[in-house]
Amino acid sequence: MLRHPVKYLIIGNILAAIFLGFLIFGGQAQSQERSFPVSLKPADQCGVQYLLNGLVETGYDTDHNGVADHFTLSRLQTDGLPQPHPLFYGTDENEDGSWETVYRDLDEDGLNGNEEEYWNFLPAGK
Ligand SMILES: [Ca+2]
Ligand SMILES: [Ca+2]
Repeated sequence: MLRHPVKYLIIGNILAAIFLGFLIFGGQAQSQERSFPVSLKPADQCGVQYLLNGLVETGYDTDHNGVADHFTLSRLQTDGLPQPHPLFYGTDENEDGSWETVYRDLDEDGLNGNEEEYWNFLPAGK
């Protein structure tokens, strides 16, 4: 009679350990999600371009070397001015003119953590 409770206790401990493992690995996977790496300041703006697709591209030179390294794309309002917050945020860390990563902010509420990675042209593992 006493063997069965011990057996269930052991099985219960194993299941609890597996559940704990899922919690730990799940948390690690979530913490590895990327987010847009910098906060963009109006003082770092270095160019605005109205694109034919109706978006406005704004360049930012965050390291002040004269070359844009981050970009935003904003939709136009009905009055022709850009929306207060961009729809897309792009990085060009090596300043070669090609965006490496693009984040999409569907709520267009600024960089507040709800952006999601949209493109990633970084080499695997970066
Ligand atoms: Ca720069
Ligand atoms: Ca946001």
